[in-house]
Amino acid sequence: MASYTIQQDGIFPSVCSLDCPDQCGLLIHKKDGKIFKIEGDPDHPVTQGHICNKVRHMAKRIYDNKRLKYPLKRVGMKGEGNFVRISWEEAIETITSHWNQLIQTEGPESILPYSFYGNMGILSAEGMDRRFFHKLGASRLNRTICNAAGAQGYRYTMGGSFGTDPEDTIHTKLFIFWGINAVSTNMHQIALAQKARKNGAKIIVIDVHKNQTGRFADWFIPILPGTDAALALGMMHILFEENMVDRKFMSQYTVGYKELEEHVKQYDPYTVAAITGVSVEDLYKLARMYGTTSPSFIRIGNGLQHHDNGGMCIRTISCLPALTGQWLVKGGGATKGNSGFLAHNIEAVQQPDLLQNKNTRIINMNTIGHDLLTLDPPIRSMFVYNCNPAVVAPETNKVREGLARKDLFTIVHDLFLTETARYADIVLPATSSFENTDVYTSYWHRYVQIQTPVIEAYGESKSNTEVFRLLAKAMNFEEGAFHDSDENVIKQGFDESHNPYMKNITYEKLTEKQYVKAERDTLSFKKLPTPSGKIELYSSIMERDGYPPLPTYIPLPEEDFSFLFVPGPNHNFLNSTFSNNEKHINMEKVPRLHMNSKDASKAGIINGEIVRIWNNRGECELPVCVGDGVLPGVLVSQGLWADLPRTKYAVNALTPDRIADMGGGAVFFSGRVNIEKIHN
Ligand SMILES: Nc1nc2c(c(=O)[nH]1)N[C@H]1C(S)=C(S)[C@@H](COP(=O)(O)OP(=O)(O)OC[C@H]3O[C@@H](n4cnc5c(=O)[nH]c(N)nc54)[C@H](O)[C@@H]3O)O[C@H]1N2
Ligand SMILES: Nc1nc2c(c(=O)[nH]1)N[C@H]1C(S)=C(S)[C@@H](COP(=O)(O)OP(=O)(O)OC[C@H]3O[C@@H](n4cnc5c(=O)[nH]c(N)nc54)[C@H](O)[C@@H]3O)O[C@H]1N2
Ligand code: SF4
Ligand SMILES: [Mo]
Repeated sequence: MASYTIQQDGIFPSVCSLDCPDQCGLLIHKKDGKIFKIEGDPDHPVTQGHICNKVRHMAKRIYDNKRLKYPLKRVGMKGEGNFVRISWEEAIETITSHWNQLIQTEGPESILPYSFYGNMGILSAEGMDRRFFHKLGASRLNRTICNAAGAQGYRYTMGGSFGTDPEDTIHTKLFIFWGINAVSTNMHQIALAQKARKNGAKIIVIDVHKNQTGRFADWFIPILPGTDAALALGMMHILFEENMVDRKFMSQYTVGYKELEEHVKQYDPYTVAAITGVSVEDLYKLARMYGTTSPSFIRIGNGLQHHDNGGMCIRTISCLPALTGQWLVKGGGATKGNSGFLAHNIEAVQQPDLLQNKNTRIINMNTIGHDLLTLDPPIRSMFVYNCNPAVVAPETNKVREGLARKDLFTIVHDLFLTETARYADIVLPATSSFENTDVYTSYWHRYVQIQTPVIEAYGESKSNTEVFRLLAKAMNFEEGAFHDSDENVIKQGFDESHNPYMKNITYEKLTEKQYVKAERDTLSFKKLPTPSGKIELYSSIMERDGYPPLPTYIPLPEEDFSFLFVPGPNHNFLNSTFSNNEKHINMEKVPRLHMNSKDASKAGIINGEIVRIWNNRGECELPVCVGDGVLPGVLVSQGLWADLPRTKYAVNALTPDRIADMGGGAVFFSGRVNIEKIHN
């Protein structure tokens, strides 16, 4: 393995490893071996020296005295949090002897890896771990918690995760931020919109909550949750009716526009207004602005696809730029994600061939609570890393009941004793990304960046790749795959990538240049990766898969409670990351439940009081913020809070573990609740 001399003092380039589209270039300032300041790297072509407050204070998290230093073994009850220090040897020996026994008695599918993108590094999130669990023959995890439904919906229309290059949006004249809280979750897209605004661009935000992004807009359009497909179809109705469509573009680059024109006749403005809560007048205004402004750009958020109809919603919205021919205009089009441009050689990195039984079961991560409690044959052991399911997965009460099972052998690898780790039998300390070698590809901009260690490993902590190498050795896995150094894995993933946009990106290049861009001028509409090679307004594979082939509005399922409840992320945490760090808690203060003043006065609820919200899945207690930020019948909260003493902030106690219409996605925002005053 290449060794790096880690300097004691100086300023070092780095990259933000968090699950955030911006993937900022960072500069790490060190003195006496310790980080004392983190700032943005002005040389990064997109993020240009600006970073969020969360990461500006990242050093507080890296050196938080609650950070794990040693492996631990549980001594108290599951969930209680009592552990004693053990050695790495004992930890690895305990894990592998338990697993060897399970493999003999119940088979390897009784073991389940459970992970997400707590660290976005390709090696940390989907490298040596995948090789290891493939070889082990463990159950496979379908990693659906974030964007699975919308990604599939977008793919049906466009063929893959390809959208507008954000750098082009300085030319945009009309922005629609659609179901994205970009001020908090994609701050550099806001910076680009701000630049365009100086040249006259207008900014529209369509959201169920007038949060900081809604307040930034020139025009905020409130909408009822889960009805966005109807709004998009209503826009299409008017675009066709008033001939604001680009027929030349559609006939050349799309399939099915004539069928679509006929189909959207049913989505007349009155019908759409009744569904969405957007007035007929506003709908006309929106459609006409969109139909007559060029370049127009839609930033499609992740929020609006966390619904039962999320896949179809994104599928529908992603048809809009084709109607107006905006894909050929610099600064026009849409971005849901751009990861297709940066796809590396996944087969080489993950080595799926190591998995012998090609029928190994696949478990959807969104139903983990239910599956821990009911699957037959049962999950007997779970290895959790890069993820905190006891807080982030739906149906918290089921998840924790499952984690509390006495016969479940749980290992958690993390930087902190998370809510999930409290249920573990063995806890392993993880390095932070600044302590590792890894490679990072953004899912929004088009740059790739290598990270080499900037600080020494904290205490006895180890990186994900090291842990899986150790486990492989202890399991006597002899394949070369488990001897590859981090640098070699990067070479395998990049030097032999079959992706045409990555031809210029090699390990050599990445070590020479801080930021390397995947090049592509415009989307090549002659050969999109859809079955027809064109934008599929009419999709025959959707028909084959049992969906309506044309974009369609499908209402959310009913639940017998009064309010739709939308519990999204907040400004100062990154999912549940930072929710246990004092600095970030102080910045965020408390979670708030946003409620319409009409609803509040009807229920006799006053601003600031703590209320109980509940349904058949669980309950939660939150301080209320009364106002006009949400429509009547809707409640919105922000943040995935940790278990703080004397609080009941765990919003996922209320969220359903139903599966969305596409991709096995999560439906965090489609649940309903009742609300009541707390009587002491
Ligand atoms: N500060 C911060 N940044 C983050 C994160 C974080 O936790 N904190 N998380 C990161 C991750 S993993 C992700 S996936 C992204 C998520 O970032 P976004 O894509 O912004 O997604 P959300 O914040 O979940 O939801 C966006 C907006 O959708 C709205 N919304 C909910 N339902 C509907 C609907 O039916 N229709 C419409 N039009 N709007 C709706 C919500 O009110 C919210 O304002 O952010 C990333 N960046
Ligand atoms: N109610 C509700 N629930 C949601 C959402 C929502 O909007 N509302 N959003 C959903 C979405 S979009 C997402 S993406 C998920 C995110 O859910 P998670 O992926 O669980 O994200 P985090 O809560 O940030 O937890 C990541 C964990 O990884 C750890 N970690 C960081 N780096 C490393 C490393 O290098 N190695 C190891 N072993 N561990 C590391 C961190 O310390 C942290 O505990 O949450 C989902 N849950
Ligand atoms: S969390 Fe996002 S905005 Fe903040 S530094 Fe990281 S990549 Fe940049
Ligand atoms: Mo996410």
